[in-house]
Amino acid sequence: MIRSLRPVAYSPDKEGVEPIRADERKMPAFEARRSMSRAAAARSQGRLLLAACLLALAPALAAAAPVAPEFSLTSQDLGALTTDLPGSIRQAILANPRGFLHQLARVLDQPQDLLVLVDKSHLLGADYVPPDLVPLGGYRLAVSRNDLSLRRVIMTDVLAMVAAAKAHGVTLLFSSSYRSYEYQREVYAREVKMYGQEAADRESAHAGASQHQLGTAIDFGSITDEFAGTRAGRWLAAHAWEYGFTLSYPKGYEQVTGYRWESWHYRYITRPAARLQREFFGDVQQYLLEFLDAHRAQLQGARSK
Ligand code: DAL
Ligand code: ZN
Repeated sequence: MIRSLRPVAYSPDKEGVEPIRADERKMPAFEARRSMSRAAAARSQGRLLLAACLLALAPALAAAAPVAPEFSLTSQDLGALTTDLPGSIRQAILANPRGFLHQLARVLDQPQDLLVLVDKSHLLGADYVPPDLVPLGGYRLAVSRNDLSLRRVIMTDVLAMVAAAKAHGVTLLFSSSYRSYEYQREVYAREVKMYGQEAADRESAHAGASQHQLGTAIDFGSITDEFAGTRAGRWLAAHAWEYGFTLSYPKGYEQVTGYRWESWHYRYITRPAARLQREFFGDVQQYLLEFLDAHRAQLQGARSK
């Protein structure tokens, strides 16, 4: 269908412009419209150019921006901080860097002595004694001997964990706790005598190398592999982290931790750290503590004010 027989003004950027009546042809409207179209085209070209520039710069701008509000770290910084971690753990962190740094900030706010790395190559001094040891006899706890003690600072969470287990019908039996430097020496010598040095080194720490000297590690129940299958062993494996405790020597990680699997040995590392361990460190305490030991100073220096 022919809509109009009248002539139609040409416009390079606009289709279906209003037809111009024959008597309007000599009026300046046509020229004005054409120059307005040129200005509009120039403006839109300018905008396109700006958008293209921003698009080209976007990766550089993103790389230079902090990943999370809690730190001044860029994604490149985080990439460098995580290079020593196993691939799967690094991937988990880099897949959610904001979430990781958010949790990490809370962990760095916890008392540093609760997160100190103690293993075969990071020893405590012979004179290190925790400042706030309290005998467990002063609490309503199931103990297998009367000389046990732990740090007072962890007792609120210890008691919360015991009460939660009890509410599930599970009794947690405390079998070993703080060990002095001297006592570690005796335990190790006894193990060597009984099983030989090679076997002893897989499950008994040299003096100064035991987490028990921190006063924040606990051995539960029978201190045998059978403990894993007991109600207490299964309850702790599922819930201890909720109260800030994690298994120090998990199955299959002897090359990483230096010790064979110990289903009974839990260390308190604070609740935020236990969560970070589960969500970002493959639930391996050693990886988390090594990471903090290696990077704490840099991370604290990169905290946002
Ligand atoms: N059984 C652990 C490794 C210790 O002796 O502390
Ligand atoms: Zn132990």
